[in-house]
Amino acid sequence: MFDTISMIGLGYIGLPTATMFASRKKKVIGVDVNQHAVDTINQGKIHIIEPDLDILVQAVVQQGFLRATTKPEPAEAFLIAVPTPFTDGHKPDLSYIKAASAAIAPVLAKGNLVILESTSPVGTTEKLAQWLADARPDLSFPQQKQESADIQIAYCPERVLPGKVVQELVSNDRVIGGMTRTATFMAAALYKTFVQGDLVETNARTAEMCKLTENSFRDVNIAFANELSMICDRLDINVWELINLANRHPRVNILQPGAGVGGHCIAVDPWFIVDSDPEQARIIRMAREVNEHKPQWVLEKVKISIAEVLSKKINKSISDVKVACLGLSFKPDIDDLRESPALEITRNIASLGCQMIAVEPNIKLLPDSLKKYCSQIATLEEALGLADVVCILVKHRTFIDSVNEIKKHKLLIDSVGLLG
Ligand code: SAJ
Repeated sequence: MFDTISMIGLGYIGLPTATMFASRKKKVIGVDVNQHAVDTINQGKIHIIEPDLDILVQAVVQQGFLRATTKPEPAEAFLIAVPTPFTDGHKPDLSYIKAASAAIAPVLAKGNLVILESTSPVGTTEKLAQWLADARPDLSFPQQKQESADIQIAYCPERVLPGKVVQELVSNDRVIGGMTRTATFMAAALYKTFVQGDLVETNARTAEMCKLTENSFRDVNIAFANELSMICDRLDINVWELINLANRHPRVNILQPGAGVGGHCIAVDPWFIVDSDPEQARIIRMAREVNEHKPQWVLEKVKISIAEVLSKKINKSISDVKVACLGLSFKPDIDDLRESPALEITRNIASLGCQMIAVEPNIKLLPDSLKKYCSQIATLEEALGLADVVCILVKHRTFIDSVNEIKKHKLLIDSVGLLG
């Protein structure tokens, strides 16, 4: 049904998705405004980090099935996977989707399918359809001609876990929300090319809300765990033991408290629901507030430990106190620092005026935001040897493997339950 597919946006979702189609011998034209990304992909390399993706991209570029460019070209199906951040005041910023629609409008032709994959507030697919209709009055769109429109449009959210994208793109079930039955049918046929999970059909608005609901569900449940961790700290109860015990109940499944919620999805998407209905989205907003507060709470714990060091007169002033921060990434065993609470806490610890020692086994170079505080990433061994206070921020596998060494340290703040 579709031989030429265009992917608009070659980031964390767009590039792996484009690669999957290309690996099934579809001709894929990848489009991105970032010239560096385009050049890198055309050399058969990748500009993002995702396990197993590099080998696949190299193969499909070499075989000629994937080609990247900065300018859209005609295709039979267009998929849009561009960022949807929020502006100040937590309002969704749809400017990237609007720019993508402006870019593809001139090359659209009768019979094309347009799929939006970007996480979006409810109603965005209808807006996209209107932007396209405004740009191309010579073509008909679903809001005008429904099933018989020249251009069919659907919303099909991605739901893959960073770090497992290649595997989950194939195995996860996929929600297919057409603006019309025809669009749903066409989009399902397209994804069947590589998706082995179920292709579950619905309408565009429900599909938009489904994506937001999934990430809000996780955010609310992490907030519950984080709130418990702060209550238990005050009540002198080990929250990780408590959660293990409570989870023995057949209908209880509490998630893990941590340093906060990072990444580019769960910390963002719930705000789109709040923005749609601020009056009624009370739990969803509160969960965001609890999770956003957690890094500050961890910082307060560090300040207490620094005061303890100073009170013992081991050091004269705060600038003599050395604090080791174990982990910088937004979750375990990845190198992704986007919206990372661990990075935020580390930066705030350093700005207290103490000597900060950053340990992150998954990256080699110190992130820019920490460069003015220290010169390099330390090894765990170095940090444990030097630090007065050790703050565990991410539960990396390498830290779990060294837990007995870490436990020997006198002043430990464990925000992730590494010590059990
Ligand atoms: N976290 C906790 N406690 C937990 C689980 C996670 O504090 O028990 C923290 C992590 O450390 C991290 C944050 O939450 O900072 C988010 O991590 P995550 O692994 O829950 O999720 P992401 O952001 O990597 O990916 C999510 C996934 N959504 C859901 O699981 C519902 C993924 O399937 C989505 O595709 C992705 O968002 C997305 O792109 O929207």
